[in-house]
Amino acid sequence: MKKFLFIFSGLFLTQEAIANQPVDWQLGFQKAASESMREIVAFHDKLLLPIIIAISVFVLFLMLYACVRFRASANPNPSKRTHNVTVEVLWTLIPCLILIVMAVPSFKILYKQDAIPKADLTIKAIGYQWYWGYEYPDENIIFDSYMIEEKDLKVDQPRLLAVDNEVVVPVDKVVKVLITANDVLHAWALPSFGVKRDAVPGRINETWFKAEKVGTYYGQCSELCGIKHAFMPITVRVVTNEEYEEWLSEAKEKFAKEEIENDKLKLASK
Ligand SMILES: [Cu+2]
Repeated sequence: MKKFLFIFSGLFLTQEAIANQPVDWQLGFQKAASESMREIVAFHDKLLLPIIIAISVFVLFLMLYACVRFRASANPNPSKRTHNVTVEVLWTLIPCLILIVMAVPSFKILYKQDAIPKADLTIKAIGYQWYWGYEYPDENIIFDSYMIEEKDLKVDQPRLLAVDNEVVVPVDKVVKVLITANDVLHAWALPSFGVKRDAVPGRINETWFKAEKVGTYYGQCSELCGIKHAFMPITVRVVTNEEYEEWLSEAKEKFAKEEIENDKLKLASK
């Protein structure tokens, strides 16, 4: 009974209780943390779901009606008719119209995501077999991000999702993400932000997000990339502006890409 209650509550309650990451027995999307994701969820909940349910109910009704009305005992001499122009035109036209009704808002959301607003900061995600590498090109920062093994997990770190070096970004800022790969196809995906882009070797894809809430958000590589595809998660920690500045000054030392200060000194001494 306890287990049943747990599962039951998981179906309906956990989305509210635990945000930002998938939960046991979850149905539907993770909780949205950006405007893009809220639009995607609204599109799904308010348009796609009603259409799907209406079509399923209608087809089920037709099947039941045919089973009962035209069963052998009630209809011993079946009609030999094979064509009906009106019905054929209708069952072509109506699905076309339904598709158009779905396409308009869908393209609206797609194009809005495609146009990147003026970015406050840029990060670069590079897919490797099997971990992610990150760069902050404007800040001279570079680091790798590996999944934490199950035996090394801390209390609040989710299995298969937590990483050693998290991506840190400020809240309410437009973050542009450049995405590429070094070996094979990967995909950088973060469900709460409504973000998913393929990481293609030799090509730079870009996307963006603007996180609305402070917190830790989890995603995964979403392109089958090899034997450890499931073990290269993505963790983004959204922090306040002050915390970000603090992290930045630490990271600039810890993850410095080039020793710029030394180079400058060398140049000056020449
Ligand atoms: Cu991958």
